[in-house]
Amino acid sequence: MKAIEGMERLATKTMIPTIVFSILLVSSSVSFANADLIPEWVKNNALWYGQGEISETEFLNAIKFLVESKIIIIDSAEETVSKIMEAQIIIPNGNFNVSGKGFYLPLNLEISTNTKVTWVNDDSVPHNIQSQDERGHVIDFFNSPPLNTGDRFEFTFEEPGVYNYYCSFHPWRVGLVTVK
Ligand SMILES: [Cu+2]
Repeated sequence: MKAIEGMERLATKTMIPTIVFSILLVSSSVSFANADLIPEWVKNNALWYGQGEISETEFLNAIKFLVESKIIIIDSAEETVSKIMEAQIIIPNGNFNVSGKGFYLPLNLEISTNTKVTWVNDDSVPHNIQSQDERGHVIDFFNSPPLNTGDRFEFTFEEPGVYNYYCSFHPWRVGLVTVK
């Protein structure tokens, strides 16, 4: 009976450091500052834990201390991922027809900054996307080549503003992108 209890205790004792080591091993973004920064009491805790003189909680608190005091540095992966959102504008079938209703869908796209906008030509004839200033003059900002049926054109808006565009083949077709 004593022997079994002893083995169970040993199993628990070896499990915690194994778990901690595994966490550090699988996370490639963990780095260590100079080991000289580890206070003596933390080193003693590891020793005492191995000898069964302190509890798991005390031992884990020592590791928590190392993380909180940035001796063990765990980078948050979320911080390094920049958030790019996506939106679409359809150039619908019949968009070329001056007397038709084939407006861009949507006619005024409202997005937030860092959104990638994709225009898709669903019409039967080529179109292009040319950015304009507020007086209707073409400016060199977002300008696509001719887009055949099914072709796409992408542009990522980084600054707030109201952006005008039109199709130079069918200048009656104008659209807006509003970036907030
Ligand atoms: Cu067009």
